[in-house]
Amino acid sequence: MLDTELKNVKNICIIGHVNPDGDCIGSALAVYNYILSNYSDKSVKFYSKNYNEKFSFLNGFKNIDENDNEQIIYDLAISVDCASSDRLGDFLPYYKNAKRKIIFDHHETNNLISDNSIILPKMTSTAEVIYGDLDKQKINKQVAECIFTGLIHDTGVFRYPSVTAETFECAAFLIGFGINHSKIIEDSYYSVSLNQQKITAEVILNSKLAFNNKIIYSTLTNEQMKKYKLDKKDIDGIIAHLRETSGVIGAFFIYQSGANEYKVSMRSKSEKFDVSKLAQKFNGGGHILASGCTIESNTPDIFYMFEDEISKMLS
Ligand SMILES: [Mn+2]
Repeated sequence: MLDTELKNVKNICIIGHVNPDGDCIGSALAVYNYILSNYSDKSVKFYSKNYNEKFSFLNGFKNIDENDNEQIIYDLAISVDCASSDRLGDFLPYYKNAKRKIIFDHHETNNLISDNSIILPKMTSTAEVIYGDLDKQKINKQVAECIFTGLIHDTGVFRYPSVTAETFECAAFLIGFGINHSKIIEDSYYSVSLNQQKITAEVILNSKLAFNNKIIYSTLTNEQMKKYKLDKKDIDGIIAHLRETSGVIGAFFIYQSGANEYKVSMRSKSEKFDVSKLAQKFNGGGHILASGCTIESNTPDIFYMFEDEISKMLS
């Protein structure tokens, strides 16, 4: 689809979701590098903010553009890994005003308007969706590194049930370019600062079990983040640690995202405990096993709001 869409356009922009994760950054830079190395007659920009420096080894990272105030009408806007218009954040106008809009995504709940799209909810990652669409002959080492990064971040390094034989075939193809797969996994997925370790420990220490130990939840405030000199982009790994607790089916991580605003990250270990349905009831969204929503509140003690729905889901 991408090669066809590129035929008659000159100016292209790529936009991911706010607070981009590894899949978002990897997918966007995969498309960026693919266009850059195969279509030298075209200009391409990737807009993002609040991205994590741990992805700086990816080619094109230093060219990420944060300017949300350019007076440009793009021929083609490409949305990656983003399920709704509000999640495009400050860059929404570039998408809205573009002459043509396309989407690569794997969120069941995607409701963005587009002219063309590949949205495959069963896929592990947007990175794997993009891999499926690209001309394999035109993939190079830089593109391979970006796709691989997206792949490992949205599969928890090949752990989640969404991983298929095709996922491993994709990874095998990418590793065939001689990418340093071990270093990418170590540096971009596992490696964290000591303060990140400490804040994770604090969140786990404060966690509580509910519903006969089937659910774990914990909270984090801005004050705690300040104490460790961390912000939102430094805490995206915490929910995975809560989820690892044995016996638990669902994990909930509530963290402050504004003066009176809290984000709720939800993880499930069972397709029967569909957290995307739960998130949707609170105007959020995501996947069956990984979703989130935002709640207006002046206190982090909001877990009780979900209790009725959780009890219905568990019965
Ligand atoms: Mn994703």
